[in-house]
Amino acid sequence: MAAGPDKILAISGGVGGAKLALGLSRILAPEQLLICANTADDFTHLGLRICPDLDTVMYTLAGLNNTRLGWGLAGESWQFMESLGALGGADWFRLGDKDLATHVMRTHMLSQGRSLTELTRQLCRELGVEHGLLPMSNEPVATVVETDEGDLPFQDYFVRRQCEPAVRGYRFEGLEEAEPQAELMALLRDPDLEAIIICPSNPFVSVAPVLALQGLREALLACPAPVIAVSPIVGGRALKGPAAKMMREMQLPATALEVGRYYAGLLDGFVIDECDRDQASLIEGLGMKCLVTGTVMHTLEDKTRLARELLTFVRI
Ligand code: FO1
Repeated sequence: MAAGPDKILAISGGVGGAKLALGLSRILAPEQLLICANTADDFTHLGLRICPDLDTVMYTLAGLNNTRLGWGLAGESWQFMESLGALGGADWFRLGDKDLATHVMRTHMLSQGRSLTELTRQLCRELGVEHGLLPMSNEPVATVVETDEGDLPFQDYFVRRQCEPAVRGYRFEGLEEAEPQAELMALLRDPDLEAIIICPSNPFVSVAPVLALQGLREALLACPAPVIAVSPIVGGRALKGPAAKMMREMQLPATALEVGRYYAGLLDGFVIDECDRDQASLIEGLGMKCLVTGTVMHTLEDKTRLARELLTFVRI
């Protein structure tokens, strides 16, 4: 039996992951939940270091997130962007006036030699976020999307080109130099770790970068705690972002089952939506338990209900 409080590790990308992270944060104490965010979407833009998935999770846990946009801060103003545009600056990546302060602070703290982990902890403290939020690594990893228009840095693909180019593949640059965040690796060896939850984020460009870090996948496989994932594909569609479109362009069926296949070997359990119930037996055939439930999260109640169901699922 675990000595201390049971701990949960959640691996998250952007919006979908942040919703489940919020649900988990409402039912777990701060010392029971650690959220590891993907940083392979990060880039330096206008001289500012921007970490979208860290910020989406941080703002969501702080209750400050812009639910209409799915990123950035609620109640935002855009004077900086207007002035930047008037000067001929790159205004394709929209930085709200309040959000801008986060990027300036992060860039400033990095220039002072603070690690991404330390400064994330500082920003979370200032925003009143008590649950642990960590970058997957303190060193940069960058997703490059290989498309029929050539290789695109992730934000160029996702924002500047609005995910239009057809995706042929993707790769993560910087993996040789990047170390998995130390607390993350320590938690994977912690006997109090009860489960690892892979949130409903894009498996290819939000979760895969975390799993690709040196030694991470081996640490996950060596960890006695069960690993479960929530499908980001519901009824053949991604609830947000290009996952389904990427799958079709990479000649993969855009189904929950295909996501299960992608994670096969790693998962003890896979969580799919009611509308994909007919895929449950095939998923079980992949050697993982399958939980069928409502996985679409609109309200806070949806998020906490799903979080509770996952904790029950891993405790079976
Ligand atoms: N996504 C967009 O589609 N358009 C934007 O202009 C945009 C700006 C932006 C600024 C800060 C930030 O943290 C995220 C932002 N995002 C924007 C979302 C971002 O591209 C995605 O959240 C992730 O990279 C994918 O999960």
